[in-house]
Amino acid sequence: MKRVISVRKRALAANDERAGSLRERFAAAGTLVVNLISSPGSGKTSLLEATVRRLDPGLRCAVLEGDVATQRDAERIRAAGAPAHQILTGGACHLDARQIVTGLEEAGFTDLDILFIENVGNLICPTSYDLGEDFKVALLSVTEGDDKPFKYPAIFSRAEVTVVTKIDLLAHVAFDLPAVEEQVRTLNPSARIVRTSATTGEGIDRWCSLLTERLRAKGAATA
Ligand SMILES: Nc1nc2c(ncn2[C@@H]2O[C@H](COP(=O)(O)OP(=O)(O)O)[C@@H](O)[C@H]2O)c(=O)[nH]1
Ligand SMILES: [Mg+2]
Repeated sequence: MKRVISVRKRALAANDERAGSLRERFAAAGTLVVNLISSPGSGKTSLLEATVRRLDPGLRCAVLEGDVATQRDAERIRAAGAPAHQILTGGACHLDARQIVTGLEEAGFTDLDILFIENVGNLICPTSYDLGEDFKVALLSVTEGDDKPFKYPAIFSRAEVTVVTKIDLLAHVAFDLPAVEEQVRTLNPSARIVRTSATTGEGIDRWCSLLTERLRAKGAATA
C-alpha cells in the first residue's frame, strides 16, 4: 500500500513539473487555457459548441478533446467552427500533462487566444492532474442531482468556475439550485457560478464574457 502511494506521488510530481512547463509556454504565448471537468453527459461538448459559435470570431480558439474512445467530440467541435484535436486515453480516466504536450504537437495549433481542454468525463481522476491550465471549470447538470458538490468536494473546491448546465430542464427535475450554489460557495468561497443552457442559449453570453475578461486579465498580467 505504501509503495502504491509513493508511486502515485511520484507520477503526480512528474505531471506537475510538465504542467509547470506548459503553463510557462502558455503564458509566453498569451493563451488562456481552460480545463473542463464533469461527469459524462453533463454537457461539456455542448457548452463548447455554443461557446465557439458565440465568441468573437476574431479570437483564435481551439479545443483538445479527451476521451477513452472515438473522435466524436472533436468532430462536433469542428462542425461548430473551431479547430479540434482528439486525444484518446485508451482507458485512462483523466488527461495528463504529457498527453497535452503530445496533443499540441499533433494538432499543430499556433497563436491561440483560448485553448479549451475537455477532460475525460468523471468528477474524480481529472481533479488531481494539472494540465498547465489557467483554471478548472466544473460542470454540473441539473439532471445529475443536487447533492453532488458535497459528494465530490475536491473538484468543486478547486474549480474557479462552476457551470450549472441544462438550466432549461430545471422545471422538470427536483434540483435545489440555491442549495447547490451554497455547497459550491462553502467549498470555494471565491468560485464564480454560471447557469447555462446550450439548448436555449441562456447564460452563454455571461460565460463568454467571463472568458474574455480572463483573457484580458492574462494579457495585462503578462504584458
Ligand atoms: N436540454 C439540454 N440538453 C443538453 C444541454 N447540454 C447538453 N445537453 C444534452 O446532454 C447530452 C450530453 O451532452 P454532451 O455535450 O455530449 O456532454 P459531455 O459528455 O459532458 O460532453 C446530449 O444529448 C446533449 O444534447 C442543455 O443545455 N440542455
Ligand atoms: Mg463530450
